[in-house]
Amino acid sequence: MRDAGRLPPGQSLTLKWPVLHQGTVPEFDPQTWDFRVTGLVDRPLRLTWDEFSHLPMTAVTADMHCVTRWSRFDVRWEGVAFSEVMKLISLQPAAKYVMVLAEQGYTANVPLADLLRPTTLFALKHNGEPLPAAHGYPVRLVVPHLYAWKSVKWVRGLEFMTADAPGFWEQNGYNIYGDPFREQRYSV
Ligand SMILES: Nc1nc2c(c(=O)[nH]1)N[C@H]1C(S)=C(S)[C@@H](COP(=O)(O)O)O[C@H]1N2
Ligand SMILES: [Mo]
Repeated sequence: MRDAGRLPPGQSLTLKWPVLHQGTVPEFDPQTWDFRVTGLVDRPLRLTWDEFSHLPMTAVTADMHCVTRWSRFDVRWEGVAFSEVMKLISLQPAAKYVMVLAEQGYTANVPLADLLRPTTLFALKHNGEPLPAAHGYPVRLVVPHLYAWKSVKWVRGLEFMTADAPGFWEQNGYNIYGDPFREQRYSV
């Protein structure tokens, strides 16, 4: 019954793993890489690669849906649960939305409530192997219940905000929220 509705409307299943992004694949330097949390937090947070990569790990198996109409089933991710990063910060009550920040200025906005779902993680591994460079190495966000443009590759930080604001694709015509099951592909 659940499987019958598993492929969102307008999507086709692929067994391959397409690579899709703006710009080029960034270099990773563990000496200079950092993860920054700014905005509505009592104190901004900065984690080095050594610190980030030693946070407790979890695994999530989830489907992936790209707005360009391909879906992949049963992708196994391993990494740091979003809630693990939340433990390291003191959030101000007005924080309701998040801008996810990546290399080369890529951004995506996600409501905090969506990031707090137990399926949201910062993935370091895919099917047991380190993420391939083109898929976000060393770390990408995974928000499986939204279209994959919200699953930010080469993630470098979070900015907590009071109000929603459009990220990169949202400024370029994509839907502000992006629920694949409601086919929220583009803004109206
Ligand atoms: N930093 C960054 N992350 C990104 C993108 C991007 O352009 N830059 N593209 C998004 C889009 S549109 C999709 S469909 C997925 C694709 O992930 P994949 O290349 O691992 O399949 O990455 C998302 N994350
Ligand atoms: Mo996409």
